[in-house]
Amino acid sequence: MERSKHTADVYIGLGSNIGCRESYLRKALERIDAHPAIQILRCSDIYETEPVGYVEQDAFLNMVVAVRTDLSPVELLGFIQQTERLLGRTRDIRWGPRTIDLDILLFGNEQIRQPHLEIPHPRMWDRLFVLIPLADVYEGGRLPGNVSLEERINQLEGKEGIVRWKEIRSRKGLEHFVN
Ligand code: GSY
Repeated sequence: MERSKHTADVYIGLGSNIGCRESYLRKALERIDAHPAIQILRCSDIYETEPVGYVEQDAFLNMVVAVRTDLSPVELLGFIQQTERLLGRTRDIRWGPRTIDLDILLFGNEQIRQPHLEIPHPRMWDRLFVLIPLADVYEGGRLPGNVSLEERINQLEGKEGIVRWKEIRSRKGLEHFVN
């Protein structure tokens, strides 16, 4: 498979609502960190969020990680799907509970519309559980489509239950996570 010629700054959303949720987030980050073609730049704080969509399930922990990679979008998608499988993700109920969910939110300035890969992530603009942690780590002015992250968060304020659950002060490291 052909590699991208350039590195891109990429934002990945993480969510977990089964078992030791923080531990699943940490394991996913460790695997991302160990990939030779991916460098973690910044980690958001961790937020506890009420489920959106299928509401008869437990609260999620959500966060966003900013990475730099020279993988192509399709290669990165393959890697994060493999990570979901390794961490026990099954797809029994479409919007249902999961040990770990990893979504590519933004990939440099790429705009991709394929059946299995849409970038920017098509539902991210309506989800505070994505936008609030994204705001912790996003560096790059207005978003694709000339959207201001702050304005969009203000428009959605109060629509979802979300509280900061753990502060990640160093932004870079995994040392704040439980084992
Ligand atoms: O889209 C990711 C999985 N997911 C989530 C989530 O991560 N957090 C919250 N709060 N609700 C969700 N509903 C789904 S599906």
